[in-house]
Amino acid sequence: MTSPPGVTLYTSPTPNGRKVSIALEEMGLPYKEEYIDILAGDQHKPEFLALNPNNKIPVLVDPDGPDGEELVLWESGAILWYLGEKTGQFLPATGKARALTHQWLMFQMASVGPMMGQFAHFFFYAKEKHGYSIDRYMNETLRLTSVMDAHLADSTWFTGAAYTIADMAVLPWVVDAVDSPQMPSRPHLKAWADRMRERPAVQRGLASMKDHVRPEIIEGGLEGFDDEHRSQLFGDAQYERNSAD
Ligand SMILES: N[C@@H](CCC(=O)N[C@@H](CS)C(=O)NCC(=O)O)C(=O)O
Repeated sequence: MTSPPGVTLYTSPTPNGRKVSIALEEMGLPYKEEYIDILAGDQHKPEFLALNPNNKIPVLVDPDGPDGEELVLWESGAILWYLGEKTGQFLPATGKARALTHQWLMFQMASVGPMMGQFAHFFFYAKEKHGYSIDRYMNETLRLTSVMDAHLADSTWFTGAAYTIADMAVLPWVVDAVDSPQMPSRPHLKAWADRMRERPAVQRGLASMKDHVRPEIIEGGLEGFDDEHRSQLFGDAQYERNSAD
């Protein structure tokens, strides 16, 4: 008997990577993780671009995809949805709960991730500090955390009584903010994050790629983040491939 080959997650120590690691842990799927060093430019190498032409982690490769064929999938929200359908777990099968899971997943993908990501960009990573941009994304971060806090005041999980992929999508984005003294109180969001953090699968998912936390990223203390890293993420190395013509 051979064991199932399992899926491969190409990832990095970031919220978009860890939301998928949490889901894989919760669902009990056999998987392995491959590290993509986005500060060193691994995402621009031909072998990675063959998986994701959008040069971003996470990417999931499932050798046993639909119809028994290999599936290569990128965009973390699409990956979570696929895994929910594949395993029949953490994605309500029908009706209102399924629609609301979709709503909160889209809310995370379209608002929480982009706005908090841009805040981190302008506040931590940008070379020139631009007040308007910092204020804009900080205000959005505060507004969005307030929307979530109000919703969770009378809802155990984002989709009411059902713990779903929407919860897994949001947690890595807010897990540090809810403990930060700089963050205004969001008691219901914090209580929800604490409920999630009690789950062993969530703890294992949040620990994904801890060994690859570099000093140059926020989690590592931002020591030594320089123009070469900026080039890979936001500058020449990021754009040269698409501006060649
Ligand atoms: N919408 C995408 C965003 C993915 C994303 O922004 N990934 C970042 C790390 S969190 C990345 O790989 N950045 C490298 C780059 O842009 O070159 C998703 O949710 O999968």
